[in-house]
Amino acid sequence: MQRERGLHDGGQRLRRQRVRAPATITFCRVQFPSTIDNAAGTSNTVYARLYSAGFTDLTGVTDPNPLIVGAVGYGPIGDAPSTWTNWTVATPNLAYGPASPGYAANDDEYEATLITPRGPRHYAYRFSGDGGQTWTYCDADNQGNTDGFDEPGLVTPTATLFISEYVEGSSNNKAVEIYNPTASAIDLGAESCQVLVYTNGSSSVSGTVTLTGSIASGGTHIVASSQTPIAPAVSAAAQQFAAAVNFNGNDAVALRCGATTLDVIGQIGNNPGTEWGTGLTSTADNTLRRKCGLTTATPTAPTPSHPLRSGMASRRTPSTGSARTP
Ligand SMILES: [Ca+2]
Ligand SMILES: [Ca+2]
Ligand SMILES: [Ca+2]
Ligand SMILES: [Ca+2]
Repeated sequence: MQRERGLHDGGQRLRRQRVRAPATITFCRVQFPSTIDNAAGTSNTVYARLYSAGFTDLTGVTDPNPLIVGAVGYGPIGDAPSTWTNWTVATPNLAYGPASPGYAANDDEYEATLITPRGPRHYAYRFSGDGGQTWTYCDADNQGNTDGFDEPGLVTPTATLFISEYVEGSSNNKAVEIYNPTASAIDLGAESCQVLVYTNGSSSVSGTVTLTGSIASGGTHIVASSQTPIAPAVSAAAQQFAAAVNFNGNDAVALRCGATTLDVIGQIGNNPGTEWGTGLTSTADNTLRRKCGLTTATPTAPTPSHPLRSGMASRRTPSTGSARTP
């Protein structure tokens, strides 16, 4: 035992001698790409370069060191990256070398995966020279961090969840259908997705449906009223029921995931009286279904003269959805 303790102490002394000063991140930037436009849920490899004297300039290729830690992350447009909460650790790109585009012999390169989020976000890298205790934030212009964090990357989903059908029928025949146009399944709970109802022109949320389950690629999720009576055709189609699905034509209905509003039927903060639109494409006593071929929604609030989502059309189903059957 005596001898073991002696060896142990010697090891500690050796380790103390090996401790190095932290690396100083003099330069870092997002190398490629500086913009991303593809479907929500897509995996993207994002590369970054950095320079740290005595660390990245040891050899002409990437020199991994446990003190240097990198990550790609994203956050709300315009927010400081130090407040972002979504970061994915990067790995040294061991393929970096003289054949790499824009090769700089003293720099090292890292790579990480960024999953295209449900709404537009700024993205960037961060590097630590002290094993992850403190960070330098790296934007996507040529100067990177050296002229300030002024040009983060921009990721814009080209396809994301949207409301594909809105049912406001007689009695409690009310439902919202959400469609997943992306190439992968979306976990509604993990993405914090909600249907929000803004009653009678209210600007604040009147009713919240916390969505559960997941939607397969190309699949739908229907949330219907939990009140009775409700037509069997409506309840049989639904995966979820909620008392908050109680809109009656003059109530805005929004789909939100996390902090991002993805789609809106009607206008939040505006009471049209009875309904938005007229006749078979109004929001009262009709079933409205997204026109075929549409794969995206625009979350911008519609104008009073065009209160429905462009591309919503009447679906002439009798009894359950439409009291005004043609
Ligand atoms: Ca190097
Ligand atoms: Ca910059
Ligand atoms: Ca109402
Ligand atoms: Ca009705």
